[in-house]
Formats: sequence, structure tokens, C-alpha cells
Amino acid sequence: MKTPENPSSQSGSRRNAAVLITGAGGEVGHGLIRALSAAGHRDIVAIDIRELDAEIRELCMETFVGDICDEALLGRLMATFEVYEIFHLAALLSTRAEFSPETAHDVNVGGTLGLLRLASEQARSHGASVRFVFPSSIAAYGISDLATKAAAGKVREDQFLEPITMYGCNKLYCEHLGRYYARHYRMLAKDRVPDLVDFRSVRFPGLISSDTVPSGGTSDFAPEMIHAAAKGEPYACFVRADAQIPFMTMPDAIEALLALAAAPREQLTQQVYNLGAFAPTAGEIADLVADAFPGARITFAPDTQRQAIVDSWPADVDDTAARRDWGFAPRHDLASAFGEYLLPNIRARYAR
Ligand code: AKB
Repeated sequence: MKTPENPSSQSGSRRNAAVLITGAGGEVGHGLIRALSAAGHRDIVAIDIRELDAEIRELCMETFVGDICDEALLGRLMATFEVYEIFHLAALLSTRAEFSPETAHDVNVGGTLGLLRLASEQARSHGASVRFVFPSSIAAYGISDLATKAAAGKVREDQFLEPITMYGCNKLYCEHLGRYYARHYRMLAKDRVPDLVDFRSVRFPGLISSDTVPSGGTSDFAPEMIHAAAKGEPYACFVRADAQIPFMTMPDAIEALLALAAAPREQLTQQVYNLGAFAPTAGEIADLVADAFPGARITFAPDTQRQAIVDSWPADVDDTAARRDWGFAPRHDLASAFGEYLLPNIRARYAR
């Protein structure tokens, strides 16, 4: 099977070559579409459950409002485009998923399965493997107690894989589905074609953007705290001051997705990679926010259940493999995330 490096070589077909982005209206989707467009992509096809902002729509060749579980929608995509790459971002995040776990399963697992199938059918029909980039999450981990979390330090990809949330279970299972489609799909079929799907995944830590405030996640306390202070609003943090998980900035997250997608396949020694950049406690974030916004009113009012989710996630991750295999090198540590990225952009944003 050919690699999908040069989609224009697939000409002669009546379908347009396309890079497909699901969950395009989310925080990562916005940043990714802007970055792909800035890199010269005129072949972006975006799906979201809600209408995309006009600014994002303009950067896309085509946009669809719809559910990724809608088979008729996926069928229309199949018929209209030669998809050579998929960034599958759509998901119900960890907090929201706990209010409706079965729906989360349908969207997070059912949606991913449908897209993996679309990828393999696309690859069969145009004769080149389809690259499938999948953001997994630190939610794939589940550490039993705080003493074990403290002793574990930076966890490797193969440790503590007993997630306590539906979202974490979904992400971990979808990593396995991706590996199955990439390596073993239809292994007993006589007409089996190998290497249809080139599945690549990162386990994102909490993400912090200067442009958007996330919703539905459990790592949201950090971005919520920063944006609230910048707007002059009080913020009651839903985890303890000593709660600790890894984070990275949104530009570093987008850069990582693009770098992983661009890496030569032979350099990749695994299909799922940890990513980390800095791992502050909630209290350390609050101190930095208070320094930057002296009037900030931050209190700690832990929500027992959301605290339990954060406690089950690692304090930090070992991302040696990503750094070694495809040159992952986040630009921002905690100090530069605040000093060079978050504070200047957030101040400018709320001064408008
Ligand atoms: C969430 O909090 O659910 C997400 C994640 C850590 O994947 N931000």
C-alpha cells in the first residue's frame, strides 16, 4: 500500500482529495484548521455537530453539520471525497461523559469505529493508506490512590491502564481499535489488504488555550481559573490546591498533532505516545494567576467526584518515546506558557 504523502498523485479520480477533521468546532479543531490552512491546505473537510464559526468555515473546502455516528453522512463523505488523512477530534469529554455514559460510549467508541471503517474503505478505494491521527488522553490512566500516584512519578504509556471514567475507557479502547485496524484488520479474510490505516495517537495532557475556555472536561480547572481572573470574575476551583496533572499549551498541542502526522512511518516505534510539557499543582497555577492579576479572587472548593477523577490521572507523564521518535519538543514550559503565551494573549483578548 502506498503512503498518503502526495494526494495530488491520486488525480484522475472524480473525487477531491481531502483531509477530514471531526470535532472541528472544538478548541483543538479551531487551532488545527488554522494551522493546516496557514500551511497551504485548501482541501480541509470539517464536521461538527454544531455550525462552525464563519472564520473557520472560510478556511475549509467543505463543512458539514452533523453527527459522526450518522452513517448516511459518512456515506456522503465516502462518495464525495478521497480522504487521505483524518484528524478525529470529536469526543464527549470526561466530565460530560459521566452524566450520560452510554451516549458517550456511542459517540466516543461508535464514532471512532465508523471513522476507522471509513478510513479503511477509502484506502481500499484509492489504493493508498489513510493516515488516522487520534488524540487520546491522560484519562486512559487510572491510578488507585494518591500514595501510588506520588510514587509513580512520570508514568509510561504501558502503566496504570485502568481508567475510572467512561471517557478514559473509551479512549483506551479506541487506541486498541486503531492498533487493530492498522495491524490486524480482517486478518483471516482471503482478500485482506494490509496497511489500510496508518493509525497514530497521542495521549494529550490537560490543554490550555488563550483563545477558548473548554467545557465538559475535568482538566478544565486550569484554563477556567486563568480566564476567570483575566475577566475579573471570581473562581472557585473544583479540585484541591495540591491536585497535580500534566498540561500543555494549545499551540504545542497543535504542533504535536502536525509533527506526529508528518513523521515518516518507519520512525514510529509505537502507535500511542504520551505528551507532557509542565505539571503544576492547581495551587501553583493559582499563584501564577494571582501574580499576573493582583485582584484575582480564587478559592478552592473541591468537588469530591471530579477531584477523584483528577487524582486517578498521573501527576506527570514520561514522553521520552515521542521526543525520540518524532522530535516532540514543546515550546512552552510553565513559565513561558504564562509569560509568553497565555498572559499577553489573554490580556489582549479581554481588553477588546
Ligand atoms: C478532559 O478533562 O476530559 C480532557 C482530557 C484530559 O482529555 N481535557
